[in-house]
Amino acid sequence: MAFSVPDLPYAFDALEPHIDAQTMEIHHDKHHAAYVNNANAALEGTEWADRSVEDVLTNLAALPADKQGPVRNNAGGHYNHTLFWESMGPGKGGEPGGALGDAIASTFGSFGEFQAQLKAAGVGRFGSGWAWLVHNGSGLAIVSTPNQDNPISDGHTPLLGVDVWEHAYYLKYQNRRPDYLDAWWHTVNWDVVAERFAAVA
Ligand code: MN3
Repeated sequence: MAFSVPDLPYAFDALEPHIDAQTMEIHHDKHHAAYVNNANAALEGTEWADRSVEDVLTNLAALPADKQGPVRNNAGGHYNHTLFWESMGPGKGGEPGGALGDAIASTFGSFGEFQAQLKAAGVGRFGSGWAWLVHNGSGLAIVSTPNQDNPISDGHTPLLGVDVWEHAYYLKYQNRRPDYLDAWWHTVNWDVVAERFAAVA
């Protein structure tokens, strides 16, 4: 079963004014679709063509050598964007409560300090990539990955990720990546992040 682009769980304009509708439409319909098409083309005819994207990304070294680069970038792009769309929603934001809220406070000192550290990871990512809240097997951590690399390839479980490629923000924010990251917090669906945390914690 080849990969396919999942429908956005909300309208293109649902994250306005924080993320504009045109950015969402191009990002989902063009960028994400290209990752899916390229991943499927790379995997076609290999024994990996019917495996899950998680399976592929956690076994990159087992793929044929000439497939590893294209699959890392494009299956990674598919996985990352699917997680990204699911992690946002209209009327979201705020702060998580419950076990996730407690874990963030005990790991980072406060929710505000956590936000500052994740923002710093995104701002500090040179070029294109992602900033992540992950569970690393023992607890919460913030990491950053280049390009479309994903923490699952390093054995970590991504709980929340933010795309800091210019295509994620340039139409509205131009070079102001920090402003985009400040606005993005208003879209975070903490219910979904808490479910991911509960599954690994
Ligand atoms: Mn993107």
